[in-house]
This record gives sequence, C-alpha cells and structure tokens, in this order.
Amino acid sequence: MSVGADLGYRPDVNSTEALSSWPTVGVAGARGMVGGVFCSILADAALPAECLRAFGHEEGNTVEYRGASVPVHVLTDERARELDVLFLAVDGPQSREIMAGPGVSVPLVVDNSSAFRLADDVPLVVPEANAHAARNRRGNLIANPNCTTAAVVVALAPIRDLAGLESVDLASYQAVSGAGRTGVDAFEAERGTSHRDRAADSPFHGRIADSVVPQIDVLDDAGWSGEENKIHAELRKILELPSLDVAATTVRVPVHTGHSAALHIRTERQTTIGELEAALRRAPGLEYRPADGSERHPMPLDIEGRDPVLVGRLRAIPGRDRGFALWVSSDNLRKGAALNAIQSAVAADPDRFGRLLPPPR
Ligand code: 2RA
Repeated sequence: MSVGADLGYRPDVNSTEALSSWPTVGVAGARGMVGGVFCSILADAALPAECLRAFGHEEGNTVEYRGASVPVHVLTDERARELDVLFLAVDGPQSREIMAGPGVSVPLVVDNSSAFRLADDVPLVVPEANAHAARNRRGNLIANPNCTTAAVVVALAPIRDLAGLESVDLASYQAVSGAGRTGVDAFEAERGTSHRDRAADSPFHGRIADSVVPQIDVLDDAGWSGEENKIHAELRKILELPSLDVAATTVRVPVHTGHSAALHIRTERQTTIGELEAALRRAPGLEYRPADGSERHPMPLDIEGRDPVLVGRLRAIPGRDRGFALWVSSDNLRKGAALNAIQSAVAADPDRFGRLLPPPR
C-alpha cells in the first residue's frame, strides 16, 4: 500500500520542533480498506511519517506512507501511551477488546465499528449535525456512525434546523466497498462472468454483479436487517430526535465506491422548496445540485475520492403535506468512515487535531 508518495514529501527528521507540533496518531486496522483511507487523508494533511503509528493483528508488516515504510505493530499498553489520538478501523469485537485494554490510556479514540454507537455515555458524531457532542464528551471515546447514516445526516441536519423533521423513509444503494475487501473481491470475481453464480467467498446474500441485493447484514425476527436497524437508531441519536419516525430498506448495488440514498421525508413545520434549497446551499459538508437539469444529478462516480455529500433531486411530494423527496451520494470510505472520524477528532479538540484535516477535495 503506497499512500501519498506522489506528494514528493520526505520527512524532515532533523526538525524536532516541527514534529512536536503534530499529534501522534494511531490507526488500528491500518492495512484494511478503511485504514488505508485514514492513512491517505492523514498523508494529504502532511502528517509526518514519524507521527503515524500503524497497528494490526500481527507484527512484521509495513504500510507505505509518504515515502516511508511505517511498521505495523500489535497495539500494547506501552504503545498506546505514546498516542494523542487513535482511530479504530477494526470490527466491533476488536474495538471492544482495545477499549477494555490499551485504548483506555489514549486521550481520544474514535471508533469506526458499531460496538459503542448506541452507548449512552459515548457520543455518536457527525460534526455537521452534533459537533457539540464531541466537544462535551465525558470519556475518551467517540463513535463514528454507519456510512449510510453519516451521509444522510449531513443532508437532514439543515432540514431539521429549518423546519423540523417528522419522518424519514429511505432506500439505500450501497457500494460493495462498504463490505470491505472481501466485498470488492467478490464483485471483481463475479464481474465479467457469464454464469449467475455468487463468488465463493462473497459476503453478500446473492450475486452482486449484474444484480442488486436487498439485504445488508442479518435479518431480525421482524424481517429488518442489521443495517436498517442501525440507520433507524443512529439517525435518531445523532439528530437528537429520539422519536423520529424512520424506515429504511438497505440495498447492495454493483458499485465499487459511493453509497447513495433516496429519501422521502416529512418536515414538522411548513416550508418551501425555495427555503429548503437555500438551507442546503449554505449547509456545511454538502454540495447541492439543483434538480432543474442544470447540473448532473449526484452519482457515486462523481463523489469517489471527494469529501462532500452530494444532494440533489429535491422535490415536493404531490398531495403529501410537508412531504419532500431528495437524493444523496457520498464516498462511503471517506465521509462514511475515515474522514468523518478525523473531523470528529477535530471537533473534539480543534487546537490539538485541526492539522489532521487536509485541504478539501
Ligand atoms: C456497509 N454500512 O456498507 C456498511 C459498511 N460499514 O456494508
């Protein structure tokens, strides 16, 4: 994995003063798909290689970062004590293990797994909607939401602030990279084959090439998928609307990167398309594309590798009082994972971590 090598940067090992002004940043799961995006964003921010610590299951690997080979270590108590911030790009059980051990001594941990998202004492943060939750946290842990939740929240927060929100119905169109490398590998293996079989190691519930799969994660007794239940609970928590009426159908689509969602919402108070457009145009983290045909509608290929959530196709639903439809697309590995986590660390402590955010893409 080579990250940021094209920037031509060579670490200035003589400048201890320059190095000490940077935080020491750990990435657990650094060799995974989301871990790689963390490293890429930190490289764009020019975090020196000396200030990056990469962690994984075993010793002996390296991550190529800005022209340097950063060794991958197992996270120990001693190594954790060096860190100012730790980003967890690992699964829920591993996050729990880290937070029951070395993670306790790190001043700030941002966890990308679902392990702590709904814990009362852990803020679940999308800074565009609830940066105050990161600033006012009681412990050292911030949870990062599900990738679809993060994108949808960026679009809904300005609408909540303008006119309140009564209900949100959504259908998602989620890229294969949301399932990590095994998802991408299954898609690549199936793509171009003429049979209708699913790849042997596919994490999906059916063949994804040339198809769509209307189930992400396991179904509960009532038939809702884990992904749908996450979106339901996480939207309520982040938007601080505990009785928001939410229904989601989550669907895997044959797209490499970029999750999209079709939203049908009902606001609490009367508003107009004009007022909604104005609110979306000035909202942070969002690029609004009018539905009048003057711009291309938001699409995954337009957002891969970029920061904002693209919002478009805004329209009033005929015959439905306070009913509106809109469409969002976002990079599930950036705003849906690594970028949002880094932004949350910055929201928690702008003075210490502000330098970790690169120029916007
Ligand atoms: C998915 N939400 O797309 C998940 C990724 N964390 O499968």
